[in-house]
Amino acid sequence: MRDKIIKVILDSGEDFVSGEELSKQLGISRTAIWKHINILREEGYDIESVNKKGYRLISSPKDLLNPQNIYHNLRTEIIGKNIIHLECVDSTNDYLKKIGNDVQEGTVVISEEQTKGKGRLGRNWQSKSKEGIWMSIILKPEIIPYKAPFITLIAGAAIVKALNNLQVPAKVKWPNDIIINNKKVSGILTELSAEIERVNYVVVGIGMNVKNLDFDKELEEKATSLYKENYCISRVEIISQVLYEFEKLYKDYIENNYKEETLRICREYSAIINKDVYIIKGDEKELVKCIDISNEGNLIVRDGNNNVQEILSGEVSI
Ligand code: BT5
Repeated sequence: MRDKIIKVILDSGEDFVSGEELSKQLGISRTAIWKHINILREEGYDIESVNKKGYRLISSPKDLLNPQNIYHNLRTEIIGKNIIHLECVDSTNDYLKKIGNDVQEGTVVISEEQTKGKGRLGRNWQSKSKEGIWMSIILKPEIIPYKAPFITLIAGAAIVKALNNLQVPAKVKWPNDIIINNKKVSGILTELSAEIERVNYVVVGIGMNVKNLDFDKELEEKATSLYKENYCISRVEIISQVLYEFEKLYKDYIENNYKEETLRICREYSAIINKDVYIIKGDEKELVKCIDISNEGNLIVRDGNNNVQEILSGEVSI
């Protein structure tokens, strides 16, 4: 109900909405409206009320991940048009996979906290309450499964573009890390539900550290957050930007098989092209020079024997 109240008040812009009008539109009593308004104020909404005129929104708590706050900022057509906002969940990817067949493409699940946030290969993703953006997007592209991994690159390009739009000098470390000053600020986990020739759905999970000021010991050296790097940006703003950039690149890929813009962004903001890096394979690591990203999205490197190799998946360490 409070979402609906906020929507009506947001839609009215500078104008007042009377208690009577709200109560008529939403089908609840004026006293109930008044109680909801008080709770919204406690949540940080600054709502002016003037006798005989009604209510008017002065400001929203910029960082509340309330879907209405996000819808209001969103410039997309499908991605994020349906947002499910949770206080706490095991993993937003797992949650979305359970309801995958029943929700529309572009549905986004965001949780304030994850108790079993997942990285790749069963690794853990630390997702403390209200510290970051822990969200998953469901996609239902009509493509053959082998084309799905490119969506990880699209997500990486979207995140890095969004952050750079917001003046954050983030870079992509192929295939799924976003880093600032060589420390990981964001990671992507793409999961696929498919038959041999058909994708049922793809879930793209995005984790981004925003307000964390400290990390558990094992992450201290390698993780960072936007706040730690002195970028104080609201999560709502970041989400709107990321979803907007993602949708453009995703539509290009699915509708026109157009990959160039994603590849251009991944190359322009790459943290590793022209650098010596280690490719990690199980317990082994090999020092290589990273040359480029291929048109398929694979990493092209030159190994110690001067041979050019194409790496399809894996781990890179700087
Ligand atoms: C990733 O895996 O980077 C993918 C992370 C995806 C997380 C999102 S959050 C929303 C959605 N729901 C989920 O359950 N997951 C997705 P990988 O490349 O495997 O990196 C995992 C490694 O990053 C861990 O082994 C740690 O070393 C490190 N790590 C864990 N938590 C981190 C954090 N908050 N910030 C930076 N690094 C972290």
